[in-house]
Amino acid sequence: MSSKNLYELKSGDITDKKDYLNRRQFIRGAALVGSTAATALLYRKLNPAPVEKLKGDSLVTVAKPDSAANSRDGFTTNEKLTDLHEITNYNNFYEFSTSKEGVASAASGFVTKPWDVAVGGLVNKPTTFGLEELLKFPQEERIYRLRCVEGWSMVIPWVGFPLAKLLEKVEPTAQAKYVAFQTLYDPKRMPNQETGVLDWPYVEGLRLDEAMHPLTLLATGLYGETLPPQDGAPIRLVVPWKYGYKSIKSIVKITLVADEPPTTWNLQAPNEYGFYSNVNPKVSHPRWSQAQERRIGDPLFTSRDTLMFNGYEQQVAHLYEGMDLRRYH
Ligand SMILES: Nc1nc2c(c(=O)[nH]1)N[C@H]1C(S)=C(S)[C@@H](COP(=O)(O)O)O[C@H]1N2
Ligand SMILES: [Mo]
Repeated sequence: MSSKNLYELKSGDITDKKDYLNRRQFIRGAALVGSTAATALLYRKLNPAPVEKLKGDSLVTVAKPDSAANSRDGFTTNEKLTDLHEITNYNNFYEFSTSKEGVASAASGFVTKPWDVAVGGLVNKPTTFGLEELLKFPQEERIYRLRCVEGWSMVIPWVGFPLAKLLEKVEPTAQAKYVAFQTLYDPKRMPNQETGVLDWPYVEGLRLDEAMHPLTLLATGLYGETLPPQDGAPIRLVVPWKYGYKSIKSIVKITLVADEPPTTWNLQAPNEYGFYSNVNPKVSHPRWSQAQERRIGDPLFTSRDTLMFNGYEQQVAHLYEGMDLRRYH
């Protein structure tokens, strides 16, 4: 819209204002129709495999292995997918905004090219991977539940590759017991890093065996396209049996370490957020129950039971045998 129109609006010209509002409504309607059509297209694009997906100038090949084996391993689910619109307009990404509805617009201009991820620490072959190299790992579709500690959940068709594949390349040494992750720190590009809402950069961590688990994903896309900024472009972690905040976004550094690394939400409120943060309906958050959740897209005021390890108990319970899950929450 030209500055002349803006001036006219301010001067209170009724005709212009009405036109402006009509145009706005038209644009919003058109955008909605556009996104519905795009979503339908994506649904169709996801089915045949392997399939090449294009967004901008990046190319992702999605291999979709046999689905019986996939559901046994937890790699997929036949639950209804959350709408693309919800996945990309209801986000937690405090580097851009603390309002879930405000992240998408605050992150819309975020530049993710070029992008490097430095992998080092207790490894034989420390390596910095450019995004192009990361996209050369065979990319798979993984349909995972995402359960936020706040009590809402989604079902998201990610694209990515197992973190284990990256770690194998750098050869962790025998001393490596944990993996530490770091989000980009650049307040010019992530404006909320100018504020003190969290200690920056956002950091997360996993035990090495959790990091090597086949469900642990480095996601590069969703719904067959490269990740939009609000979902952690160009590469983020997804650990589906843990609360969402473990799934750190826009990663620039991965470090193999000997001791349990600091994690952002644990630093912020240690009695509320532990290192492990496994989804557990029996262990309440100090301020609310975790027994139930609201699936985004379900009718309002409906809820579902939260499942142990977010439904991935068969695949991951063995990692925690003998551990007191209340103490190591
Ligand atoms: N760097 C960074 N990573 C982050 C967050 C964040 O604020 N900053 N929020 C976390 C939380 S609380 C959740 S629930 C998920 C949300 O991912 P989504 O917006 O793609 O659904 O990202 C996680 N990763
Ligand atoms: Mo979250």
